[in-house]
Amino acid sequence: MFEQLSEKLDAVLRNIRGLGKISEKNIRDTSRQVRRALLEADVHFEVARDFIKRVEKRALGVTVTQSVKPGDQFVKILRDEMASLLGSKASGISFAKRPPTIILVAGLQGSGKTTTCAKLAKKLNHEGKSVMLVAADVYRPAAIDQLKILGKQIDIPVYSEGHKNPVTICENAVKEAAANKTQVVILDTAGRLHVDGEMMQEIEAIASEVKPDETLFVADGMTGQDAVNSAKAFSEALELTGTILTKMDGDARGGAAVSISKVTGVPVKFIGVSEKMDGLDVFDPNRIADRILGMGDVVTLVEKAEKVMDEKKAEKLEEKLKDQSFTLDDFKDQLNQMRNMGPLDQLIGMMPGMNKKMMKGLNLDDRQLMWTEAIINSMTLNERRNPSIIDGSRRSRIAQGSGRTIQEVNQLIKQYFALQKMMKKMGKMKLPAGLNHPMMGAH
Ligand SMILES: Nc1nc2c(ncn2[C@@H]2O[C@H](COP(=O)(O)OP(=O)(O)OP(=O)(O)O)[C@@H](O)[C@H]2O)c(=O)[nH]1
Ligand SMILES: [Mg+2]
Repeated sequence: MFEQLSEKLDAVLRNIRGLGKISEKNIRDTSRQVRRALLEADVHFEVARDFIKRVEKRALGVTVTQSVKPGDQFVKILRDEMASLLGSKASGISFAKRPPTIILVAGLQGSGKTTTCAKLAKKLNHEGKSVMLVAADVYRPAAIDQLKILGKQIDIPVYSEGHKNPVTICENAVKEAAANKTQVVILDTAGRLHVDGEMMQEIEAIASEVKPDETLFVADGMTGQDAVNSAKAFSEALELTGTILTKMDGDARGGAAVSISKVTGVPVKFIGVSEKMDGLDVFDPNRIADRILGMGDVVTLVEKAEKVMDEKKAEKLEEKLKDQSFTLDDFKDQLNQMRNMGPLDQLIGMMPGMNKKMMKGLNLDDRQLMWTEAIINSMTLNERRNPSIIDGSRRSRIAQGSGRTIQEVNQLIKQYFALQKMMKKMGKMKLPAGLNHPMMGAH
């Protein structure tokens, strides 16, 4: 559903990622291209405009000494802003403190309400909740039967009183659910053609009588901006708690999904992805943002780097490089930081321009790091600060203390000196902090 948008953005981002340095002009050019891609995917123009403004502001405000390549940083900003545009985190259903949880489902005619009610019932039932469906569409012929058939298919009871007043039906249904301790009640209402008129008053009356815990607006994702506009109108009349976009398996361009939560102020909770009863997915903004931007690896990498290597530590390291006071303790810290970043193989695999061959001889597998740490832990403070005093007898003591061999101790000390030499060389260059630090090799 986001393929088209995703492909366009991929081309744009590949471009900026390839640049070693980015200027204000690069940022503005890229932003303009991103905006165009969004508009082509039918994203609401104001949403696209505001989105781009935020991305540009953040990208231009980013400090220069970053631990990652500027292009990657830009991708990360774009992705974060996209996730926040989509609603930040998956919200799901909020259940009432005292059951039953009442879910009112509203929407335009044919948007997929009845199907969605049944899908949702199945999903919640699967999560262990007892659920009751309520046939509150008394207008369309066969609407009640449709819900009953679906209910039977998924083994969920359907409450119906035939063609009585929908407000009364809903009230009674809730009472019954409370009496027999049903945990969730889902009200399937009639489709509205417009957001005004009698039908709208009716659903407002249902809402004010039963006081739903969730009022979900079902919108047909295939209708793009129309879905967004109707959601907005409904959100002004009813107190919506979320939206559900259906038919996202069709040729929906994704624009509705991107704009709807911003426009309505409520999250997209689920998306319908098939006609079948299991075709309802939780809408997870982070996952969707990754899917749209198709840059999951870069983002993960930047996040990990940001988490572990804060700027200050990196600066301190640079200082140490300059005055050449990089000790074995610092060495250990560096190893630890690297270990916190996750499996090293994976990490190196994710880094642009890095390959495992470059790291050969640095013994970067996780176990090796642990052993290295054990060896350093067995050294005295003095030995860590002045590794050159570590003679033969000290080496065998350290080996014994750490449970490693003398060869390993020797190798570590050799590595340390080699590294120190390399760092001195690199310390003279202007070192970008963090990931590009000497332990990881330059690229
Ligand atoms: N492909 C696909 N089809 C869907 C999805 N959700 C609903 N549909 C189809 O859309 C059509 C209308 O669905 P209904 O659930 O009857 O819609 P409704 O909003 O209850 O319609 P009214 O009650 O008449 O207003 C049906 O043919 C459904 O099978 C979806 O996520 N994907
Ligand atoms: Mg229906």
